[in-house]
Amino acid sequence: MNDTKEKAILVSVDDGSFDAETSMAELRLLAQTAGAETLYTVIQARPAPDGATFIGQGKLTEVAALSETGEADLLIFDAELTPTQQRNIEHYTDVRTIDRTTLILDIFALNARSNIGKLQVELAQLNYLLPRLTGKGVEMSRLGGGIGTRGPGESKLESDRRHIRRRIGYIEEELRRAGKTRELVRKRRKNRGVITAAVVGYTNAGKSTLLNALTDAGVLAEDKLFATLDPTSRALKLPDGRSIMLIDTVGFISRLPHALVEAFKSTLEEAASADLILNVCDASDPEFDNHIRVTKNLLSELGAGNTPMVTVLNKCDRCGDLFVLPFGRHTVRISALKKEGLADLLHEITKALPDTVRRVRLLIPYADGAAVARIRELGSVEHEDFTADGIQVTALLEERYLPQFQNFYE
Ligand SMILES: Nc1nc2c(ncn2[C@@H]2O[C@H](COP(=O)(O)OP(=O)(O)OP(=O)(O)O)[C@@H](O)[C@H]2O)c(=O)[nH]1
Ligand SMILES: [Mg+2]
Repeated sequence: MNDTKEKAILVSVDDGSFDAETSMAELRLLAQTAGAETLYTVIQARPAPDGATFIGQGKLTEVAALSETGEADLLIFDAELTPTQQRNIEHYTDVRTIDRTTLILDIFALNARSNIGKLQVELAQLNYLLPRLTGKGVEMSRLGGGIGTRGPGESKLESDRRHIRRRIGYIEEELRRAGKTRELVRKRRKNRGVITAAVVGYTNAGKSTLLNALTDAGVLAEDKLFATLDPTSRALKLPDGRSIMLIDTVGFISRLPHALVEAFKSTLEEAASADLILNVCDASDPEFDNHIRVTKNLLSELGAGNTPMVTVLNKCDRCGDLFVLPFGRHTVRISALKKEGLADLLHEITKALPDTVRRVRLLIPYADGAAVARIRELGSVEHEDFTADGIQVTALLEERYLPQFQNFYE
């Protein structure tokens, strides 16, 4: 892989179906994350993209001239291009051309760490590539290296259709097996009464930073899109004594490529099957309410539309006082970085969770003093009285722990 930055021109059509300017700003961030420097951005207003060249011949001539001026290596289109469009654009401009999906897939390829993560990314890439193969295989330019050609599995993306099909079959089988294992783990957790809370939200919202702040998880948190691809779980103790399992996972983005949603299904299901969802957003981003909406929509698609949710407005250290809070129930303002508002968040999580904690009064003989330590470990002790008969304890304990203390009920 070469380290010199590729110089890119970003191109988009504004047909009124989404906010082209905002999306362009996001595309610039994506390009930067993938290691490209943006030379120019070009937005063309037209009722619909051109079938053959996306932006039409006239605008394409302009883009070709711009690339010549800036010596661009790469055109990035803020859409999913058809194979024909991509071919035509490359042919006409003589500049390597990729689309938004390829760019996002490329970032995923760079950030995949675990075996499963790498297989998921490769599957998404291959499924995206397969219908785009011409008779001779992928256009040669795509195999030349650089953004859009990086793959986690093979040294470079394969161009042979038969090989790709075989590989897709193999990966799907591996992922099915891994998905089963994850499902078993989930079932086991459920049977043990473990409550799970998934930290979800737009990419770069601060999900991993929050997990670290709450649990010292030591997860990689970076100012980079899609830094996290693999789910990480850590136990978290709530003020009422309950322990829950917090799960940090892959971030969302608007128009998340379909190939990725499919490939990351088991990871996304992990988040979607949680008992509670923490929808984290970067409240200092002008688009934050849009980001919350994108996350909610994706969760609904994943079948988690009715899961209790706490909306977490993060990065409030950057928001100033102007910020008002029209977000209704179960919303908290925090700064994961400065560790501010975390007590409020824990309180809100406690309120949003189904109530399974019981307050119990126990009388524990002095000879069984170890039981008090165990209660402290599993729940929390509210009062302790040292009486003649033993230690009288008022404690908050989850229902599932009660049987082991039944001998001490008063
Ligand atoms: N100012 C400020 N920055 C924050 C806060 N929380 C996170 N950040 C920064 O935001 C960037 C992204 O944080 P991450 O925790 O990696 O975000 P993420 O949601 O896990 O991102 P992905 O895994 O890439 O989807 C990092 O540079 C963090 O330091 C906060 O409360 N305030
Ligand atoms: Mg993360």
